[in-house]
Amino acid sequence: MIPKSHPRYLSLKTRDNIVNGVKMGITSEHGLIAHGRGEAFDYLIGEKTRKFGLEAIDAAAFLLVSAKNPVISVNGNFAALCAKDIASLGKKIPAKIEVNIFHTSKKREVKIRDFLIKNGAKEVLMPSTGIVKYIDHNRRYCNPLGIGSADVVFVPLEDGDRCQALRKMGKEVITVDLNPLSRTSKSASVTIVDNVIRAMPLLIKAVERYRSFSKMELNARIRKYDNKKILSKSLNYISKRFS
Ligand code: PTJ
Repeated sequence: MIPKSHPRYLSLKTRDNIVNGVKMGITSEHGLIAHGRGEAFDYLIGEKTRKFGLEAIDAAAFLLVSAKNPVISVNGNFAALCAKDIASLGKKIPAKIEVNIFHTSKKREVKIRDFLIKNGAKEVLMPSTGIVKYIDHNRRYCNPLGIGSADVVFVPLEDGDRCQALRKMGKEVITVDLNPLSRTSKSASVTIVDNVIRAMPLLIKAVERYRSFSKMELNARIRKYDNKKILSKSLNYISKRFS
């Protein structure tokens, strides 16, 4: 048990959640390594949501609330860290929730679905006969009613290939990735450079704030957003912090 008074309480508690995810059969062992990489980048931004993160969160909310068929794609890390927030975001947008994992395991897909339902999700789609073109691995399979026909896909902690493939298919992709240099960060329409555990509650609030905006207003705001600028702002921030 980690005492709340510990200066690194949140970081250690989050590690516990990922380790428990592995123990429950939700998160893959590789997920532990991915988490460590995330921690290193979080350290570089001072473990706080920065202005470039907030700007991207707003843009993500504009895209999600104006989408025709928005889908939240969930892998083993995202589920272990944010199950309740995923259910809540799905209801607020409203958006479909779909399980889609990189390291193939039918058993893990079912456990992720059940965990999301236990944490408040009404319905969770599973990969089936839909195909994400341009990729060969397990992530190729998706649900035709979910990612298959989505216009906007929210895919935090992504592995790279699929983000590019979804973009090539003409979909808008929103990601959360602490590494602004990753292929996913560079190819997404909107990259939230922040820890997903901090970004999710802020995204839920942003969706609540912008839900009532007109399509015209939302489109105007989307047009103004420049993801490349956001990525350079994050890199500038990191280099200034350490110079
Ligand atoms: O459950 P599966 O099989 O789909 O596997 C999920 C992982 C995450 C293991 C898989 O997608 C993977 O290997 O991802 P990568 O290529 O390691 O990329 C994950 C990215 O997420 C890296 O750039 C990390 O820096 C970043 N990341 C890790 N933890 C967090 C994070 N970004 C935001 N918040 C985090 N908590």
